[in-house]
Amino acid sequence: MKKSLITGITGQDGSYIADLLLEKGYDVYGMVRRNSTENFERIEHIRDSVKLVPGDLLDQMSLMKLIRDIQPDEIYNLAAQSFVPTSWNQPVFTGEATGIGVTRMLESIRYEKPDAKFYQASSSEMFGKVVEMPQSEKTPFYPRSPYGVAKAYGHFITVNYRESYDIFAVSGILFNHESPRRGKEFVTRKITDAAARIKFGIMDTLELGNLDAKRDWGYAGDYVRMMWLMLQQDKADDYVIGTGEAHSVREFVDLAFKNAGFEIRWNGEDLNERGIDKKSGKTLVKVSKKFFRPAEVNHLLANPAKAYEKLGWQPEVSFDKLVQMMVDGDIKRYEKLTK
Ligand code: NAP
Ligand code: G4F
Repeated sequence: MKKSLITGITGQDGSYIADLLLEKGYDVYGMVRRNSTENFERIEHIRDSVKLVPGDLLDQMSLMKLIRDIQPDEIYNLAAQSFVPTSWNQPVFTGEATGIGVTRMLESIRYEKPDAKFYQASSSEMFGKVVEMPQSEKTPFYPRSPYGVAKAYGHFITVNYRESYDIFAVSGILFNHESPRRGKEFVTRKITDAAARIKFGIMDTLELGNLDAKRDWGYAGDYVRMMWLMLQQDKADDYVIGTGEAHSVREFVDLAFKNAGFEIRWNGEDLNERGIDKKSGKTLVKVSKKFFRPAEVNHLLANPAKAYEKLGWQPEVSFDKLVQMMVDGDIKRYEKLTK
């Protein structure tokens, strides 16, 4: 039985890769950091099948000990301070966890299990103010947030340990991927959660920031298959993962609210723009300055040709299906809560 160690198992991707590895018959260890209250909602359904072990990306010795004790064959480093706006408020913490944390993991592997295969969760945020469209493995980085800068460090240190110490270390440059398990602070889930709440009359208006930002949104369940595939190759290599299709936040809002039974008409401009329900005339969405960022990433679009060709990977869930799945998930949740 192969052993895997997942950091960030309590997060969206960690929970999906844990599902996948269990299905494949792995012995699954998940690293969890100490919190004042447990936050195991996303892994509640597999709680008895995975082994939760304590550790923190900020604490070198905890990582060393885990790798020494477990001797994992595969390590998925999904833990990070992953919310971009927080990275301006806590840039040093973000650098420590999201950037230097990767070096701590790699150092632990180097000393304790140098033949383990290592997956690093890199991000399309590294492309930031993009220098070409679409973005591939060859596109230079221009990060626009402390988070993007920390991820660029994590990417290059992964490549460096591969080249310096011959560690099987790969970097998956993943574009935005979402699911019903997505954190509610990210824009997609914020929208689907609000659409459901408004439907049940427990919220009136959703406030958003930049409606013109465009993202290449895919489904997290599809993307974790790719993480696993990258570690099954003979040669360690880096891949861009995305759908090759971008949509604006405004388009996401339109579709999410349509799935919840509303039809939005847009009115006004810039900070005065409103999303109004055609039927009732109520304002369902308004723009608020507080959700704009000091530096925005306007348009991300993947060129996943290398992953398609070399790994035979293709996403299975379309944009429309993804939005529908997320809205349905939130509606079902509020249905239960309001019964
Ligand atoms: P997420 O839901 O925010 O999960 C982040 C995980 O990291 C949580 O389990 C969190 O634990 C853990 N964590 C945070 N700081 C830690 C620390 N100091 N030590 C140990 N664990 C820590 O993120 P996600 O969406 O699943 O993303 C997974 C990874 O992919 C992240 O590295 C993210 O930056 C990267 N990424 C995500 C996307 C995307 O669109 N989702 C795209 C590209 C790259 P707690 O539960 O204790 O907070
Ligand atoms: O959903 P977001 O917060 O995701 P963002 O910043 O693209 O980052 C996510 O994807 C990255 C991959 O590219 C990951 F590495 C990262 O960990 C994370 O998972 O924001 C998406 C867009 C932004 O342009 C933002 O300005 O939506 C825009 N937006 C508009 N109104 C908003 C809001 N974002 C949030 N979170 N909240 C709003 O009210």
